[in-house]
Amino acid sequence: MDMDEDGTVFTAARVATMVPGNAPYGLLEDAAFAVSDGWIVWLGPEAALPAHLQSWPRTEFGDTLVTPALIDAHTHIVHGGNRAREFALRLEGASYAAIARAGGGILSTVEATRQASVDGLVAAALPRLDALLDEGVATIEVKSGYGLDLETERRMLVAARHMAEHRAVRVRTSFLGAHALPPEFQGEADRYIDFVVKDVLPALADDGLIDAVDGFLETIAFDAAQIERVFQAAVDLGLPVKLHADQLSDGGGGVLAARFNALSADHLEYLNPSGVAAMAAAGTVAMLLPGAYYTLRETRTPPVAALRAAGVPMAVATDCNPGSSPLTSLLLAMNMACTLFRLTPEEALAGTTRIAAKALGIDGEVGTLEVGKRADFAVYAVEDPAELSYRIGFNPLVDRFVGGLA
Ligand code: DI6
Ligand code: FE
Repeated sequence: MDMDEDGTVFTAARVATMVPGNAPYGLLEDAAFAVSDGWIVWLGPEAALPAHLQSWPRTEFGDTLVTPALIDAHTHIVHGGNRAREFALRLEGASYAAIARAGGGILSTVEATRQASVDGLVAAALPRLDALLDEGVATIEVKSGYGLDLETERRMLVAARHMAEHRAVRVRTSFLGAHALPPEFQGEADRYIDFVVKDVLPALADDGLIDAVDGFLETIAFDAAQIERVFQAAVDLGLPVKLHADQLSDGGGGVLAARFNALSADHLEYLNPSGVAAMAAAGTVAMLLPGAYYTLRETRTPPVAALRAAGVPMAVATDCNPGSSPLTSLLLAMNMACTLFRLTPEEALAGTTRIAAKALGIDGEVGTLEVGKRADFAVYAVEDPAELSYRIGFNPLVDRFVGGLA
């Protein structure tokens, strides 16, 4: 036998390939797929398994559902400290923006993160990561943005990448230098943006630590002109962009993101109709983050019906962060996206698989189960794929494979 061609055949009663087509969820029943060297080399009805694959070792999942492994495409999972005290303050009536303006919020996490070593950041993040992986996640995006100086931003990105040495997970890193104005630049936002585009971004890009560049466009963060300078610097370095847009107010974030062909625009509670149209034209993913909406007790939902009608692809993520979304369950984010934002369960699963991959620019490799993609998949003890979004606080994961390995 040609050893190069060796691999494993997996079978299951149901495989949600998430390949768009006629069947909801791209569902195949009594399915088989063959994996060689971590890649899917054949997939179809078990009855049609080609002769040359019949002799490969088999792993039979029986009466289960196999899906593409989940992708959490927006997290701030690497950070120091926590903000439980702020949680209590908000319950007493203080707003997220008021706490931020008073120097709490993101800046209190910056203080804790600046004091942490790479190892300390990894150790703090691993239990949160494990909670995600235990539900079937195999790829996560991790943002910097709690350092706001060169060395701490670097430590955050290094810690994010190190997680992939401790666990079987693919990590994509986003540089979020334009997250908040650090105390040493108070009153000098433009000078801070100079520092970000001239000193921090080029150095960390040079270290190979950045897969995409993010920003926070908001009245409590940076304005459009400042974000544009960061985006231009990213484009000059050949890096794709994404944006925290229109979360707490309409800042024209959707249009700005689309103008730079952003991979995604995220949050979008206040996205306006021109933003919807611009994102549709640019193919920018709408990244919905119901955990932040829920935590901040927002009342205005993203314009899901308009996004759907315009054909804007919608992703769903945890936004795992210590302030506005201390959430480490992507299945719960899917449930919230359905119940709070009115996504269908099929849209929610696409939003954490195929569309999440697109939001990270890695849809050529992961996000669906088909020939030529990585064998990253999750095995769940559920009948109907809608159960993944339907249950609250229940984990049906049976097994998780990354690159064909359990
Ligand atoms: N929007 C968010 O959801 C996070 N950052 C941002 O710009 C929240 C960050 C935090 O509150 O720590
Ligand atoms: Fe965020």
